[in-house]
Amino acid sequence: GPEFTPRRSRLRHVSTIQDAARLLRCSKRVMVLTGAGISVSCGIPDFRSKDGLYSRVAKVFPELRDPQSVFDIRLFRRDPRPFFLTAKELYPGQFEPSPSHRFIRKLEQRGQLLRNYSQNIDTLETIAGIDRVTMCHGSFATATCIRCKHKVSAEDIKEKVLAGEVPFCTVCSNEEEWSKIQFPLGQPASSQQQPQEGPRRSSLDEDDDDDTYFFPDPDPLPPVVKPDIVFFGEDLPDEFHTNLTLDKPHCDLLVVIGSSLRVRPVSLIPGMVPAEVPQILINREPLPQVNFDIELFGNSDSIIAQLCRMMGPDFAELASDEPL
Ligand code: CNA
Repeated sequence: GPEFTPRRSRLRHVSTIQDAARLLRCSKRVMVLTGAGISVSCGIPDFRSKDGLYSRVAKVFPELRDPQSVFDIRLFRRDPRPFFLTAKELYPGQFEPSPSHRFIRKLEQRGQLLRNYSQNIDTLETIAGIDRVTMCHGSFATATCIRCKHKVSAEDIKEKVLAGEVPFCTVCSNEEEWSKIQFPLGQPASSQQQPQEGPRRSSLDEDDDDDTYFFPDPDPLPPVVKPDIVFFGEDLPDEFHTNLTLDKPHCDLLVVIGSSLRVRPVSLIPGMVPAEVPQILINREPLPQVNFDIELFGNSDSIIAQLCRMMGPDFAELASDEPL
């Protein structure tokens, strides 16, 4: 279950969008924690919303008991096809950053951005020009064969991934082997291995999942090239831990934008910054497991446009007069 003890809001006098605009204008070391929500307006579906990526995968692989397992390393080793079905939808190179990304870049240009901790793997932060970004869940920039560990660049597997196909390793295997590989999902039930009960432990962890069994690894592993994004069951990059340790004590404002904060350890960040640091949520839906000082609900681009209108000339280009 959830590990959060709701924080009591220490800033009872701040609660309005004007207060948020003032904090965002005056704070000097802003930590911005982002999720799939800030890329939705770019055309990349989020995870859990209706018609999000999870629901699409479940339509193609109805036997997947838990659609979030598309990012589970244990399923990937047995059958990587649900993952690659998802990967082509958010593969870098097809999208432009949103006004929300540009806002974070603007904070950085004004010297206010302590760090953008992004859970996204679409690399839109980089395209928006944000330098101080930590991609907590890695990126598609490189990929590694799960069998022989040979590393390749994004370019090497791009064509396959965009076609929704499984990229195989050309170092430890060949076409003859590839043609014989059969993945278990979508096959007659008799050819499927039975799931086995077992302990579960993962570094990347879902707060409320019910995925309590795992499949044994195939032996040998298939020669599949996996993009170096962090799956459930894999460690986050060292950079995440190093930067967070470095940044935590210096943060003077935390802003969460477009995340359901349901994936650990990123979801633990609001509980890790010093208690006196104000926390703002900009999201379509409330997150009952965290106590924010200011909560602004709606489309992040429009909320940010409203904030920018109140934040002075530096932010004018991102501002809008539209009412919320
Ligand atoms: P999530 O669990 O799908 O949550 C997204 C949150 O954003 C939800 O609370 C939505 O209500 C909210 N939201 C959706 N659209 C908007 C909008 N326009 N404005 C404001 N809020 C909005 O996604 P999380 O990022 O929290 O989950 C973490 C996973 C999802 C990470 O590991 C990501 O790698 C993974 N993911 C990434 C991408 C991407 O890179 N763009 C896309 C889909 C999933």
